[in-house]
Amino acid sequence: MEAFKKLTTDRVKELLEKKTEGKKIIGTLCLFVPDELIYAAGADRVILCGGRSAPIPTAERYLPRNICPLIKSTFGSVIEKKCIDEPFTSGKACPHFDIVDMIIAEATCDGKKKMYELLNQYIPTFILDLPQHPQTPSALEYWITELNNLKKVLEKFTGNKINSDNIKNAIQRANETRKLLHRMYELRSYPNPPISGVDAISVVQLMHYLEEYQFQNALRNLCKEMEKKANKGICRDTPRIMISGCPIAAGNMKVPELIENTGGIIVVEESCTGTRAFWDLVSETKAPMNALAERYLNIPCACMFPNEQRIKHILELVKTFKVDGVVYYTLQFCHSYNIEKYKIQKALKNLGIPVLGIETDYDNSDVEQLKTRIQAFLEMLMERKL
Ligand code: BJ8
Repeated sequence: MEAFKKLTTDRVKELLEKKTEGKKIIGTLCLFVPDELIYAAGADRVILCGGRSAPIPTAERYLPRNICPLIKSTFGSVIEKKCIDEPFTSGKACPHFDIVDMIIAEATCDGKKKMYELLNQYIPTFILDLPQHPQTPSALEYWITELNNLKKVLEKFTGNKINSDNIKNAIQRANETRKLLHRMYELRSYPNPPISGVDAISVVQLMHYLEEYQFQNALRNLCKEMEKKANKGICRDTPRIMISGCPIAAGNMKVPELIENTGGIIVVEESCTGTRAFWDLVSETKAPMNALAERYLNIPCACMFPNEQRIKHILELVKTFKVDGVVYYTLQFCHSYNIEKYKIQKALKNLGIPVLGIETDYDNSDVEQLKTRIQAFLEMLMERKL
């Protein structure tokens, strides 16, 4: 993990150097934005999803308090860095928010969509219009048109032409990253996982932050280390937990840390900071724009409906990773994930898998209460294992 820490520390300096050389730096906030197109345009990208609580008071000067903390943290961080008139800043927004030249956003949940409209006042923001009923044939057609629009926007912004070969190369590289993550997760499925869930989540968080090759090299080495330790892990008898639900953005490890400090081991996350980020590869044989569109439209985010494929994916993960119990993680005011909990809990119950529902924000005031609930959940799972 040391290699990842070093790369994280050096990343801002590296982005600044790239900017000096004339490279455009794009900010993204969601899995539905294909990195491949950004790379094909010769730009670099960095994720801007806010996981810190410090910038939230800044955001609440503009946004209602009763929206999800991820939206507020993201908006507060951008405002603190890009709005020179804002006098009440926490001074704790991450420096990379200052570096981006443009944001590529996406129409997913209502809170994000409306927040993006405000963001555009501070930084150029292009919003991809995501069709949310993905099984209809017109959805794919529409999404291909949207990705072609993005392609044009990126070409204009960077001054670089995107051709099929650029996209194909970018797809191959992104697939390589996905395959490495699959390997890391395969090792986590072993009886004694050779990595903690907290470390594994940190790695996935960095997938959209670090430079692609550097991330791949660090991950390749991590997998080699994990292979040496595989089956010599420490936790054969501890309950194997899956986290399912909202993303766990960098800066907010409250729940995973509580689970693992209380005696559980997280073996998999059905999350955008987990399997949703890399599970499906992009076809390398189809026409590249179509292949991208198909793969990205298939992401089972809770903003999609119907979203039966998410349930199917969760049930498969439970079996593959031999999960004892699921912690269903919802950020406060995230209605999509909160409502989907009902169906998912029911499907898991049919499989005999207990679920602990947690709804929280980025504040630490509920830590003791969460700890008690998680402890009781893990004890119950332990009794079932004996
Ligand atoms: S693909 S999960 S990254 S939209 S938690 S802001 S949904 S109210 S982050 Fe997401 Fe893309 Fe979907 Fe993933 Fe809204 Fe919910 Fe907040 Fe969310």
